[in-house]
Amino acid sequence: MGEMNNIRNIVILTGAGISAESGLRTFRAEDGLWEDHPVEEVATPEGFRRDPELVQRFYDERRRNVRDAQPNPAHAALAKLDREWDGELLIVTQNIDDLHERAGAQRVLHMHGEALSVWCRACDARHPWEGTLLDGPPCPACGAVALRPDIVWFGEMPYEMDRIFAAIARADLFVSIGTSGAVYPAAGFVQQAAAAQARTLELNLERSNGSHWFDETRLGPASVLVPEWVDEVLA
Ligand code: BV8
Repeated sequence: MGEMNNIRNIVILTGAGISAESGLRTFRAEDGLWEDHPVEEVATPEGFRRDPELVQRFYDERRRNVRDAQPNPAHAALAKLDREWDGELLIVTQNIDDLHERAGAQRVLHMHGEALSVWCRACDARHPWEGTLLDGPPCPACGAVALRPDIVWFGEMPYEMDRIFAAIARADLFVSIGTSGAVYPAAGFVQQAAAAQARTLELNLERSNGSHWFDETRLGPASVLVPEWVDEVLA
């Protein structure tokens, strides 16, 4: 990785791979199926319109899994970096789990939404939610039975893109952890970072669709690579 002394601003992109060792299955491990439906079909507005019960059950299950999961050493290492790094830092996660936060990280942005948040289609309010939606609970704000998972589905605009692009434009270092680089716009961030003259590092179990864009790729489990890298950066 060469000298790290001229690094001030860091952007980190995380994907399902950082939560794999917490027992949360990745999209690839699931061979992309949910009850014989491709996830791309379930995680879409059309899928929700076509079969709301199937989609609500899918996210009720994901909410339960998230609640039962624990942060792993990779989440803990990023939380330590967040606490000790006095430059700019933004953890942009594609994950809908709250393991970064439960490990203690604060500068976290969920670009694809959160499993433990719901969104009312009637009044647009968002609420923290640990339970299920299958039984059609009323919106705490307006009482309508119109709650959906607060998740960015395929075909929907990810959250806070302007904030993400601004952080990447200022970044000296862009690190991608545990993502296959299969889904856009997240998969394109490394190219924007390189165009902004940031150094780019990938930490992943295997080579990804985007590996050729990175200055350096380290292969291995996040629970080993991330603590090692954080110690290197903080040294
Ligand atoms: C949008 C929430 C536009 C849901 C998610 C054709 C070509 C190019 C693009 C498109 C196209 N057709 C459509 C598109 C756009 C589409 C897209 O990219 N599709 C793909 C399938 C081609 N993108 C969108 O629709 C996005 N929106 O473009 O909007 C727009 C414009 C104007 C106005 C309105 C809209 C929205 C995409 C968001 C979808 N929601 N998540 C949910 O979670 O249920 S996507 C979901 O999959 C994840 O969030 C993530 O983004 C993506 C991929 O998942 P990964 O995190 O990478 O996980 P994966 O399993 O794939 O990989 C895991 C990696 O970890 C592997 O590499 C593995 O080796 C590694 N790993 C495993 N174990 C470990 C490990 N690494 C380290 N340690 C370990 N232990």
